[in-house]
Order: sequence, then structure tokens, then C-alpha cells
Amino acid sequence: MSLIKACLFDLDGVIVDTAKYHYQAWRQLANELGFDLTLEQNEQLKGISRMESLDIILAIGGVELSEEEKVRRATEKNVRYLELCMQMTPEDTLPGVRAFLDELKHRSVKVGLGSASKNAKVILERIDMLSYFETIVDGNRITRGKPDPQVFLLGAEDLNTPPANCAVFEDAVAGIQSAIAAGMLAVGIGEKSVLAEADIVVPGFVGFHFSDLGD
Ligand code: B16
Ligand code: MG
Repeated sequence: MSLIKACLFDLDGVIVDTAKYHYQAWRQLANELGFDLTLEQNEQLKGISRMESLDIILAIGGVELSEEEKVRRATEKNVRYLELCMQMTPEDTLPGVRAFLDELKHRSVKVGLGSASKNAKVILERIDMLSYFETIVDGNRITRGKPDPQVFLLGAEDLNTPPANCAVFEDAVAGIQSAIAAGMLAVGIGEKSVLAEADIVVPGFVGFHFSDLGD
């Protein structure tokens, strides 16, 4: 019998590759302000809320904006980001994700979403994945972003599962830190060199099974 009774998934970079659209939209904003945003710098933005991401980008470019202008720019970025997301279809779900979620359903493991994104539901609808999730904790519900554990603790509460019986799947350093702070098994999706703090790191879900989480 596994210790894990519930699995909580990050959205961007775990269920679907929207990270590339976030990057494209943020890069355009940076370019409009007269500087560039590298892929490496973009790594710092993963799992971080929209307004916090904007503050990091402005610090990178050494640009200061009024609060009003920041809200205007962030809204513009979001419109651009959503336009890019509308190109997505169910085929854009990352490889192996559906098969893994079907396996969890078959094993009666509970499933929830823990995302910093305020667009989580729209995106899940777009890729026809909404019905897999018993609960959705997104950027509209949380008051403290990753690496704070709030997002995953709320998910565990919704699923009536103690944190020690939850596994979190995350592609961002801040998200792994959030899972560890919540006292959950942290599974990194990506590269070991980036997600060094995770308990397990895998490149993706292809060939990944529930039994790989351990006993
Ligand atoms: P939005 P996740 C995060 O989603 C993204 O990784 C991060 O890059 C983004 O800034 C954040 O959502 C907020 O997104 O602008 O859509 O509200 O990885 O926690 O699912
Ligand atoms: Mg992510």
C-alpha cells in the first residue's frame, strides 16, 4: 500500500507547456521597455505570480514604473498570453500526462491542481482536462504565492488528505520549495540540476507510474 493518497499538480510546465507563451508575452513587454529577457532569466519567473514576475522583470531591466502603469502593462501581457494560449488544443497536453492521470483514477488516488495562475481553469478547459481535477487551487484563491506552502496545503485540505500522504508534481524551483514546506513528497518535472531540492526528479510523465513514487 502506498503512502500517497492524493496527487497535486502544478499547471504550467507540468500539465501543459504554457511556459513558452508566458516567456513570449513577457519578452515582448521587456522589448517594449527597451531590454531583452533571456530564457535563463525567465526560469526565475516559473511558479511566480503575475505581479511578482513583473517586478522581477523590471528589476532585470532597471526600469521603474508607477503602480498604475504596472497594472496596465501586466494586463496587456495577460491579454497577449491568453491570445497565444487560445492556439492550444487537447493535443498540447504534455506527453504521458493523461495516461498518468488515468492510472491515478483507476487506483482511486485523489487529484488536485495547485497553480499560481489566475488563468488555470480557462487553460484546463482549453485542453479538455478540467474533469480530471477534484479541486482547483489557483492564483485567484491564494493570498501567498509559491514558495509559500499555502497553495498545496489548501489542495490537501480540499481533498481531505494529510500533507504527508500527498505528492506534488512541479517544474519550478519555487514550487518544489512550496511542496517541501508543506511536508509533501516533491516530484520535480524537468532537470535534476535545476530541481535539486526535489525528492524525485523525472524529465516528464512518459513511462512514469504511480509505483515510481515509492511505498
Ligand atoms: P497568470 P504555475 C504560474 O503557473 C506560472 O509558472 C508563472 O510563470 C506565472 O507567472 C503564474 O502562473 C501566474 O500566471 O499570469 O496566468 O496568473 O506554474 O503555478 O501553474
Ligand atoms: Mg509550473
